[in-house]
Amino acid sequence: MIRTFQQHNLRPTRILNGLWDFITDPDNKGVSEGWASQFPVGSKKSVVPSCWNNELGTYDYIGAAWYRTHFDTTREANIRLVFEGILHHADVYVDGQHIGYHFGGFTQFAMILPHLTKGKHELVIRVDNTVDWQTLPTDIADWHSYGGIIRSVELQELPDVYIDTMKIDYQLKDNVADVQLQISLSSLSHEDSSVEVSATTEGLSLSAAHVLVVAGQSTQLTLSGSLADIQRWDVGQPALYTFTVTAGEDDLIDRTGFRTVEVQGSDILLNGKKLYLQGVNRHEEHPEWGFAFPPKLMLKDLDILSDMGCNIVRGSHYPQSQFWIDLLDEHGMLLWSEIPMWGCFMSVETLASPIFRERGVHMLEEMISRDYHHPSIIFWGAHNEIDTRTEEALELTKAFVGKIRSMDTSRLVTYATMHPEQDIVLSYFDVIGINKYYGWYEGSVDGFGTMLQNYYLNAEKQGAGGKPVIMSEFGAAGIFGDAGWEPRLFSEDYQAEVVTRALKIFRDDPRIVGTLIWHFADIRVDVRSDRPYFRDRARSFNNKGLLSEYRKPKLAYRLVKEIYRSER
Ligand code: ADA
Repeated sequence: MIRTFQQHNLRPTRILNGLWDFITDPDNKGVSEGWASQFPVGSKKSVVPSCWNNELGTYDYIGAAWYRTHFDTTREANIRLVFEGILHHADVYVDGQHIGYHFGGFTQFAMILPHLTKGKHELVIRVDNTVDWQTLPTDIADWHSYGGIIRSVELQELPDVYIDTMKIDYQLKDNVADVQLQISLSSLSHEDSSVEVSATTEGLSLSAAHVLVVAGQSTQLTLSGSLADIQRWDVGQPALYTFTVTAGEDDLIDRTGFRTVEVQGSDILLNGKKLYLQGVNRHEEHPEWGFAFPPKLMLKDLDILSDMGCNIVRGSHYPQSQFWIDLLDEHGMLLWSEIPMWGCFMSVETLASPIFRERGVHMLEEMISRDYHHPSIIFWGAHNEIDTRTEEALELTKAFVGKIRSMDTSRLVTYATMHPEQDIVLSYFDVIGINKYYGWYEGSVDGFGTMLQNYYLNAEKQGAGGKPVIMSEFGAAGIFGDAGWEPRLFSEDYQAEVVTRALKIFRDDPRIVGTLIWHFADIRVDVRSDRPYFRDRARSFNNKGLLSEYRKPKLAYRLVKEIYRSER
């Protein structure tokens, strides 16, 4: 299950999730020994999707592992395999042949097998969760080093001429939407074909076109039309429009919502109205499922966010499951979406690495093209906690922000800085996110006041004075169940005190347009003996959750709920 709705009525699709053969390859001999065609005897079973780090014996395994399943085709067919998320390196083999490689654990990719013969086929995937100083994330990340096929695998049968992509753009004038659909068709045929293309949505048929698709090539076309009396998508008012494109024997269905997002002075406007953002950072993680987060729990997390009075969630620190983003669309909850930039705060070498930059730009491209239509996404986050005092960070910012703006001008671009007082990249962004942990890593909560004054001075100096500011991370650790009379470090009381005092400071500052508490729920972190980082994480968890890892509310949750539900 990838989406909350069907994306195809005509194109046959099936999910390949289930029990797959599985074996780890710690000595990296699978390639030379030909495991792609001769899967080793003695393999175990693993459920796809899942993370191997939630299973006995592979709790902290980092390295290669091989997965195998089979699928049948009842006739010669063009097969498209869609992988929603594999952590982090994936080599895909079908019937022993290498058909492609993908890097990046949180973005979807697809591979096409034209004219695959009728019969039984073997799908083998070599998965490797090894990360280093040039990967996103790097090998220093404040979460567990999960590996595996973490999201669904889908098989689609394509006709010879198929719809490759569909991009919905619109301009709004009052309650009229001028819509353009850019459609890309591709041919797997040996002959030229003429296909009829049409599109519909609630209350509108976009004019049909006859298109010639040259054998083996792709062609683009745009269909446009105007939709009157539209309902706007808004926080808590999730009006959605479903677009169905049909081209010959193929179809593609996607959804969007109509809304405007802009910055005016120090404010963010949604549909022309001032927004005050109240939310949390959330990892898509659970101690039993890791990053293979199940849909049932997504619904529950969403209920909890609504109960707390949130109108936004930050998808920290990577593109989240499409099912989750669909749910946010359906519930009118906003999302900050970003790529997995973690661990670059100490090393500018990583920021300057061409491979790292290329990987980041590619991930931004994959994230934006996958999620372009979601009305819930209000911000694209370019990076998190890099050393934004340096020229290396400036150059990387230019590349990342340039990529984002070249693909999408309908959303705001932001990031999270840990150096607000000396940051030199402020002017590249629409909205500035500040991560600071007064009351935890540095000094007392009162430090926020001085830090903010210094930030405002720096912003003036950088020509970025007056930009909207979001407190994108702040918080303290509190171990679930540890309560007492005195606010000791790691107690629920201490955490609640830091978070509530910080919220008071931010809500009283008219230049701050929102708060994202670190974080929603506790997460597992990686404290293996060869890793010097995060040894201060009690229980091997990042305990700054307002909820425990099993979603039980701590004191801070109840107090934040009161604050988020009260007038500012
Ligand atoms: C950073 C980081 C988070 C988390 C947090 C913490 O701000 O962005 O991912 O690690 O610190 O708990 O220290």
